[in-house]
Amino acid sequence: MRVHVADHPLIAHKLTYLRDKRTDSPTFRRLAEELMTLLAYEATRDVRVEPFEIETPVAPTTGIKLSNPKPLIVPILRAGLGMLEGMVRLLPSAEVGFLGMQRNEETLEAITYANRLPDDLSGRQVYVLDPMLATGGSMIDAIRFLLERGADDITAVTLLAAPEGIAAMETALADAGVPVQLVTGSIDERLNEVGYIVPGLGDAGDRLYGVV
Ligand code: U5P
Repeated sequence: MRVHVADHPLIAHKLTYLRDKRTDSPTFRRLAEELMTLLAYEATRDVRVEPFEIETPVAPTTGIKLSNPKPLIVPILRAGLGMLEGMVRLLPSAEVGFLGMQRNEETLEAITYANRLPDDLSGRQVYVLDPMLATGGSMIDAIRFLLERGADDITAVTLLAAPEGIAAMETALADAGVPVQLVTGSIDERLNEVGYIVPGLGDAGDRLYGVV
């Protein structure tokens, strides 16, 4: 699995305010979107494109457009929704599918409680969005779900990742048979005993949308 840490000063700057516990929800939402746009730029370096002809006011030339089938963006509900706008801003013609994963706070195991995705993902490049890669359980289950439907190129995008989650992804997806990559804003120190990323930024869903 290819892991890319997008270490850019603007990313580190936005992450600083996301981590700060004094940052309120409206500011957190805006920053998460902005950070996602910067990560999207990195994550789409290998997006599939094809040439087509245009004319400038001066001369004909060859440009590029996104290939068909268009990429699919899959935010993992609920926290991944906070990253969606930041991604579609750069890929407005992509399609969007939804996957609801919830983890049991005691066992830390993830279950799929909702999905709205095309049945057949063959030939699709898929971008899976979740702000936090902690144990990796939710992301691994989400990616397995997409692989079963035929996705043939998967990029996971997270604001933060724990080394434990990356290791779990590498082990669980070693036999995926298709390219899987992770793009993240930072690899933090570790997980604590209740599965939170340290230093992290807390519960991303709660900070985006409140405790419900
Ligand atoms: N999560 C957080 N903050 C953390 C750790 C986990 O918000 O510090 C939430 C995220 O919402 C993410 C899920 O969707 O838990 C990932 O957990 P896991 O399945 O990787 O353990």
